[in-house]
Amino acid sequence: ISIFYYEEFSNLDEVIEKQAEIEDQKLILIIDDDTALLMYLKDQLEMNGWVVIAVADSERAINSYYDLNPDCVIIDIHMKDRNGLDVLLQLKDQMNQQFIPTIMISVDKTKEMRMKSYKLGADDYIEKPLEMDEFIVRINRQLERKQAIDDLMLIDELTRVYNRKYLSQTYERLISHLKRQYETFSIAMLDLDHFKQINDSYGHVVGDNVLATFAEIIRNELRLNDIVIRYGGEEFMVLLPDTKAKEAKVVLDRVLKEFSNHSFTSNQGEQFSCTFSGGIHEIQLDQLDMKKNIEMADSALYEAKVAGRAQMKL
Ligand code: GH3
Ligand code: MG
Ligand code: MG
Ligand code: MG
Repeated sequence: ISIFYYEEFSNLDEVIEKQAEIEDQKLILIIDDDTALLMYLKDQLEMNGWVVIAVADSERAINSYYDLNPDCVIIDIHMKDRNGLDVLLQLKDQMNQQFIPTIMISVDKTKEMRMKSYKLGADDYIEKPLEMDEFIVRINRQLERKQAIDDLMLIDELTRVYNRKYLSQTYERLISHLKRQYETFSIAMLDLDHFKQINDSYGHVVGDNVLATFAEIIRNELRLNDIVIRYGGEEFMVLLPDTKAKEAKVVLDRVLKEFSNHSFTSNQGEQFSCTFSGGIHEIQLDQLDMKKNIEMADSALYEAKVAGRAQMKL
């Protein structure tokens, strides 16, 4: 059983890919060293329509947190390799200001343990053995809270640019403008190069700073009516109204130059720099579908990556 979960979880790419497909579904990450329970919980929660990543290896869960981007995290307190409260702290650290509900589960029925959990930022504490119907209702309540908060938020806390929720309404606005005025616009997908290495070498706090700086440089270089959206972890989308692909490339090449020249400093005082790759796609009147157009920008981005990164492709 343990191998089953390890293998399932180790295939991260698949999970992340699956995540793009299941955009509207909620993703729940469960960390527990009891693999039999994991298997049972995974089944039960999936029956409820959620996507569940069940993992026994807490270290891996922490390292893959950004890629998984869960809507709710459930953590067992008593694990063989480490304390769940320690896992909670490490995950909280990665969550920044984003609200991701965390639920502790434990056989410990003491008030002390409950208080400790809440003080460290847990949103709920549920005693084992779990009453499945109540467990599901309580998870659902947390997901509702997160949804309500997310619905209010259009700005990404870390980078101060728009988040993805702003995308479809903005896209619709640009499309209706295009239909009325025949004014085309371009979409650019930008993705930081080898960003994982930056996190791995200097830590995610320094990584966060690179992201924030990146967003700041984009905003400084672009026109006021260009729209910057944090599309995923280290992936940004820029919508450039009334701009042809070639014109967008000129602008974004300038952003790339500016960003690549920026020197970052690690906590140990090491200097380093970072680049990004980008794909640009100009919207055509005969193809207005958002998903298709994002795919086009995405495949141009992929070409830029394959061609050696630090460049823009049309
Ligand atoms: P590539 O050039 O192919 O894009 O390589 P990459 O390393 O940038 O790509 P990959 O998708 O493998 O890694 C992206 C990394 O970005 C992994 C993830 O941990 C990190 N990341 C995502 N969001 C955040 C964030 O908000 N803060 C920090 N510090 N890291 C993040
Ligand atoms: Mg345990
Ligand atoms: Mg990247
Ligand atoms: Mg990426």
